[in-house]
Amino acid sequence: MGVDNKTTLLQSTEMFASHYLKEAASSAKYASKIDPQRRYDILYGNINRLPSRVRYFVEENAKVCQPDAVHICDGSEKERELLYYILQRDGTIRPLPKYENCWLANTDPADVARVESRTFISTHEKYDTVPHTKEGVKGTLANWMSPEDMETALDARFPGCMKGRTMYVIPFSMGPVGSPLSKIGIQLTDSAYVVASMGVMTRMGSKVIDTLKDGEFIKCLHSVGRPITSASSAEVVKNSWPCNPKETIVAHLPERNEICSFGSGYGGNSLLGKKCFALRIGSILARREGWFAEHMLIMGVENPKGEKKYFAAAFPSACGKTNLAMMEPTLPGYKVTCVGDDIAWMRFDKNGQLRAINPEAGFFGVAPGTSMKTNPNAMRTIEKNTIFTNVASTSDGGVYWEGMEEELPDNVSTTSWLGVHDWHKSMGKPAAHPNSRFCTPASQCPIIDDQWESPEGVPIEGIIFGGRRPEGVPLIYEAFDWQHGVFLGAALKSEATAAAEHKGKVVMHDPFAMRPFFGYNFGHYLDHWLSFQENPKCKLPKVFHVNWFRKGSSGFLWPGFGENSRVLDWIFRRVNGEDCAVKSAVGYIPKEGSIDLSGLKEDVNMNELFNLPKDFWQMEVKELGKYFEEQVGEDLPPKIQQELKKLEQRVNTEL
Ligand code: OXD
Ligand code: MN
Repeated sequence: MGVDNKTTLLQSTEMFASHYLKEAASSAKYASKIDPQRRYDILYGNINRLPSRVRYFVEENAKVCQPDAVHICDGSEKERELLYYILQRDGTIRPLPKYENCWLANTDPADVARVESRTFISTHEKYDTVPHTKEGVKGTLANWMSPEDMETALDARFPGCMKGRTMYVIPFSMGPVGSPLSKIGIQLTDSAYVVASMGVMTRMGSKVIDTLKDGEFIKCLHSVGRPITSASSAEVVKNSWPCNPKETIVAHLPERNEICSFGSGYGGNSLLGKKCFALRIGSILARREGWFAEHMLIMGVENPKGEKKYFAAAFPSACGKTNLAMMEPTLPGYKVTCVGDDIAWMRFDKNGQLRAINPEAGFFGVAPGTSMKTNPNAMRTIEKNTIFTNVASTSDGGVYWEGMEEELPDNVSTTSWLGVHDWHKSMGKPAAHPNSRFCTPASQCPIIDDQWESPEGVPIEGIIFGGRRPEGVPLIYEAFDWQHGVFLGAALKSEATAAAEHKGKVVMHDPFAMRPFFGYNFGHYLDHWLSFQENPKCKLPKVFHVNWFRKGSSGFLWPGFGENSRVLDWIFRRVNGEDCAVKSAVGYIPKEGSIDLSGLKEDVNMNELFNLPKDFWQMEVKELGKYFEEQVGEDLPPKIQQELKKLEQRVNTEL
């Protein structure tokens, strides 16, 4: 887009904005005619056109939160321009002229990640939400809060929280609008940044209202928790990013189909369709209705013969899930296509075939580590229509983060995410926050799968679990059967991530990569997974475990990235029934020579990559037993306990 066009766009948006404000004045008059009690103006949209339940939800919450104005989002281009205008005017975002319609937001440095310690699920029965942990042990699989305490917590926060602000009403669909696998939510928020981001991450606007009619929806309420009042006017809002970290709470009330989030504007805390709805509430709906809501990417893999298969893969946050989902295979003749990079909703169809949709419409990817070398498809995706948050900027109007060193043009200076000009590595602090993000439309991904919006979903033929395991865990192994596969998911571990508030490189349990996202008792979740083996109609996919991150004395043993296609090739052949595996103590591993290493530029020590050290695995078994006992207790399905026993026996006798 040329400069002239940009100027015209800004002028026309300014004109539109002033019209918007005039309209506000006239709709206020109109509003007071229909409801003399109403204290807010309808700035945009017509509340009378909303289905009655949605209207009730909006009106009830407007009464509590007391915004100055209400804006009902229609998802139009004009609305988008207006939002970006407002965000720019308020100093929350600024343009990145090197690219087309790209923007940078830098948050208050106290609001940079999901806040797991403040994320709660409230049910009448505690053990509907959390497993029976051992006495004296702090549970790590979901935080429960009683409905009474929750009410107190919400009552202390939401009344009057939107004073001086506009409450936006966002109708959104998780999954293609109208797909039988999709679900609808309505999010109320006082953050225009959240509206703009939800516009990328979900299908949003009037078409969702038209589809909803008077049907069920998930009620999502969000506030940054910083009303604008005369008392608050002296407070400094850092980086024009209002938030309230001391009072942050991310609350799920599954019995009321409700999510209430307060105090944070960041990612999974505020874009409520993502982790809160599509995973936590989603997993509850999935169990109730007989499907799966999982923290999994979905990818298509085509082999050199033109045969295509889809896989779903669960990796804990920041393990390179987005990189894998958009991989450029190095193995000749292979092609990867992307359906989704973070969440899969999967269901067995009437023929027993597992099918998956990506409920999201965008990628909210971790920026650091993404580069033309590690993920060229992501780099091409984010060149337009992208909101960057907490990355560094460059004097030529571009972005920068750790990993982009080779892409930084000469003679440009860098400003860090904290606003340090002429930033340099030698300063010892990263240019971009480790959890800085790009928020970009999935449709722009050059390798987006042609079926990515298929209403019935894509057929899943394999499920892959993986984590960052520096020691002991081989590159790839396959579960003996579904039950063993469920055990592999339950036993998943990985090094900690910057996506939440954890520190350091400790290896943490992250079962099914869902630890921060379980909506209900993990023991019941395992029962749900196991239940599908009782249904002879379900064609159960093979289950695999991968580890790209094993280390030897001189660093990573496996080159990773595009070379992971060699592992996908083996998985593909296994799914096709090829006899290329041998039994080991941990599962089926590749027969010698069955991983195609042809053309690999570096030497790989396959013996070290597949070595199964007895002492390591004995420790692993012991530690897993302790974890299950302490964290899951009586809720652990006996079948999972049996799998652990079987593993122990194999480790003791075969290694
Ligand atoms: C994410 C996460 O943001 O998993 O996707 O934390
Ligand atoms: Mn994720």
